Amino acid sequence: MALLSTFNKRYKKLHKEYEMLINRKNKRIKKGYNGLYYRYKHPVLTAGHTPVSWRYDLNFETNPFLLQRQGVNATFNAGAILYDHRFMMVVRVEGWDRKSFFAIAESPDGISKWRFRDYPVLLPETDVPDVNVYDMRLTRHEDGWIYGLFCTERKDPAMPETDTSAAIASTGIVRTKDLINWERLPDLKAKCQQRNVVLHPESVSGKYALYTRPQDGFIDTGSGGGIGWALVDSMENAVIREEKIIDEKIYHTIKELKNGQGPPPVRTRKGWLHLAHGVRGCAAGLRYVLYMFMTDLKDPSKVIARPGGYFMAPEKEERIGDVSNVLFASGWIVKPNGEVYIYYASSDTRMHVASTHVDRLVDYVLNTPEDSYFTGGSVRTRTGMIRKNMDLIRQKQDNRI
Ligand code: M1P
Repeated sequence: MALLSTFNKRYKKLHKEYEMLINRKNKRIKKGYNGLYYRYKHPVLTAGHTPVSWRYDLNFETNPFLLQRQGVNATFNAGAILYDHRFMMVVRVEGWDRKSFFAIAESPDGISKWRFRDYPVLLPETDVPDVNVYDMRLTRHEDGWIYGLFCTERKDPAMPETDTSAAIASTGIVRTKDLINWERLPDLKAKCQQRNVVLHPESVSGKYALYTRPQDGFIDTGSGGGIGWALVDSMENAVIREEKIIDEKIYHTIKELKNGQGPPPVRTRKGWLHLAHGVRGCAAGLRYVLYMFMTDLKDPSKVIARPGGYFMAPEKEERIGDVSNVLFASGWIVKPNGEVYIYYASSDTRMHVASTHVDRLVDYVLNTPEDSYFTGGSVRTRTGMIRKNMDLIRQKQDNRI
């Protein structure tokens, strides 16, 4: 027989542990700083950050053993926005039942005290219910709405019933003005499957501009792939009629198998700053890293800078999780002083923050050598830098500088 006193003790303990986790101090990691960004000691959101009331029936009458019946598996791939001076993430929360849903977490400073609102987002549905939804990118558009574009996954009706894993990825669209009331718009219409679709914050030639990721299959992009660009007349009935690839997947690079736009790009004086993910295959499975590029201010479909290699790759415990060896970012926030918080998920399990500055990112993007696509070119690029460094080191040793 379960005892009320035991129940009450655990009830208190659960809440105490939860509050301790939410209020845990986070610290920048200074050791090994690479000049690009600071990582932080702790993840900012984990499954344990979801409210106790989301995971436990807290009524002794109906749950005398205080069993966790509706656990949360992971919190990841969040969109982010600064709203009313508060830092917000629309987080992909995945339950033990493998269904993902969206929930808003808020923080006063963007680094610490991330706390979920009392309820998850009640996402309006279309006529065909979503089997799974995930990876929402938030765009504050110049038309006055905040749009959320996300992947909606449904079983592939063209495949036989016995194929219980064939799925179709489409892009769902919602919009809001207050991050409380969400209006669902029709899903994006496209000729093929689409994931990682992101709305550009400004109109281009009077149209809405989308970063896309055409794919033949659900996991494999097949003959599709690459970050695409499409203009659509309206978001109320978004139809892709023409699409071009602006950042392709390339053999023997960090984006050999596929890639996808991360958060909406950031306008800077030199161009639009982009964060994206690149995927390659290896014996351990798929490896996801983050990379950057820049597009032209007047024509955001024109890439003007492509630093070679990755910007950020999984490290230490980031490497381990539900889908190991994955970094994925769909949200970042630029503060009025130019500081940038990059919200990235590791291994489809938890959310982290990295901090940097717009000026640093612009310098990185514009002045980092491009991938030469050949090992010889790579050695020549590196050797050029080493030679100049050797001269400098010698001059320093001779006290000439
Ligand atoms: O498991 C890693 C990632 O796999 C997919 O990424 P992509 O859209 O590039 O294929 C998505 O399911 C993503 O959510 C996930 O993090």
